[in-house]
Amino acid sequence: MRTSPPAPVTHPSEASYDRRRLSQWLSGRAHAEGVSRRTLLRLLGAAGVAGAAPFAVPLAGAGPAAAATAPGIVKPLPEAWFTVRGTNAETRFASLAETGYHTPNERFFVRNHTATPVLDASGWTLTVWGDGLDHGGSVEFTLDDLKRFPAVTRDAFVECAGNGRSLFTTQQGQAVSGTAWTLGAIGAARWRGVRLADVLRRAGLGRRAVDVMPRGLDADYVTADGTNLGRVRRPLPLAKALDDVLLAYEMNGEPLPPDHGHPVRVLVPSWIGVSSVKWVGDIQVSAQPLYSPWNTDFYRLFGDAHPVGGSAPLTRQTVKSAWELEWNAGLARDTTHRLTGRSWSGAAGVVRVEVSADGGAHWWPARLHDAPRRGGWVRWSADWRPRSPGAYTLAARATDAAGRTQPDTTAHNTQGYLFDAVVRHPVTVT
Ligand SMILES: Nc1nc2c(c(=O)[nH]1)N[C@H]1C(S)=C(S)[C@@H](COP(=O)(O)O)O[C@H]1N2
Ligand SMILES: [Mo]
Repeated sequence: MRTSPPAPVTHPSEASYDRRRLSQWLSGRAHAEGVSRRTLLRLLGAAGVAGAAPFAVPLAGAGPAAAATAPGIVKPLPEAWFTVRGTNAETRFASLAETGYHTPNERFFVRNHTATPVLDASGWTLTVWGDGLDHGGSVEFTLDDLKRFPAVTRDAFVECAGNGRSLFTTQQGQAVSGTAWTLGAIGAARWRGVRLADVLRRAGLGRRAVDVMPRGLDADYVTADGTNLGRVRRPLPLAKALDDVLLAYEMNGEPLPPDHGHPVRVLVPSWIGVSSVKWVGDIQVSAQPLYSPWNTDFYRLFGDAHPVGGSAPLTRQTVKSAWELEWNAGLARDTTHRLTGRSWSGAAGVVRVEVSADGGAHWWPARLHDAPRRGGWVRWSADWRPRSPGAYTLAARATDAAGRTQPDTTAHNTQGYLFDAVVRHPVTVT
């Protein structure tokens, strides 16, 4: 059942769509449970548009000043750290060179279907409900209730399934729909929270349960053509839910920031970002398989290389690598440059990274600076001393402990998910 195509990479009506959504918010025609008009106005104030007429929203890409805000994102988005893409903000991968293993909260990418709801932790509750509970009723937890469960700390990246999407077009000449990320729709943080398994069991998890579906408290998502898909929600099979999934209330030692799910988000290690539902308000526990647009229309592979009717819903992330270097960076000749980057995989830790400075004709091993960890990344470096001026193509190719190596090309899918091919990164030697 396909409801509607998602917006193409450069959708001409994206700006007018954002304006329409904002005017719906302001007039009270669209609202999410738990988000008062007052908090909404506070949010809009933080985003720099309160008091302005609904049609005076700064447009992404309209100029240097406009690049510092995105509709619905609360935190500042300095141009040195972010590229704004509609309602989303991509981290500039080059700027991660200044960071350690953990991506600081201020630099962490934001992927919002609508807008960050600024929620009050003291009024927040989580409702666990559905016919997969042995009593069939519903159970509520406050944040204090959650904090009485044993706390768990875990390092994990959150990466959008569409990270690298624009490379389908720029490197493979293929059309895809969705946000035109380069490689910065990823960040790694130290999350602290409680095991979803503990909370489900306390809620009365029954023997017949098969799926759980967390749902966000942000506004209904309305597609560019006006179809209301409801609030962001995506089912998880019970096996994953009971394995390593957290209900996280801290990110890098601080309460979750508004843009990253305050007060509580789901954190699903190794899986595509949309699984990690932010601002979670309720979790349905079901005795039957569950469906939402996010595991039927979106986040499956459609296209000639894939099964008719689409692939299974996407789960684990693929293998990727990125240089901590601007696109077309300038480098001096006859100088030894210590080039750095990161590689990661959702299946297993990255155990080997090879690099090339001639577009993949010759490779040499990069030095790895982190132990391989599933659901994490490894930082690496490679020394390069270019002898003559000109245009060069850098490449990095990672292999994980499950034996997966980045391929030369990624089979096309219409929505541009899971780009795992070796990226050709241009630089200029002067
Ligand atoms: N409630 C809610 N959860 C959400 C989203 C959203 O728009 N609303 N976006 C999802 C997607 S597509 C991604 S990639 C991650 C991004 O997490 P971040 O914004 O903290 O980086 O959140 C996921 N969780
Ligand atoms: Mo995503």
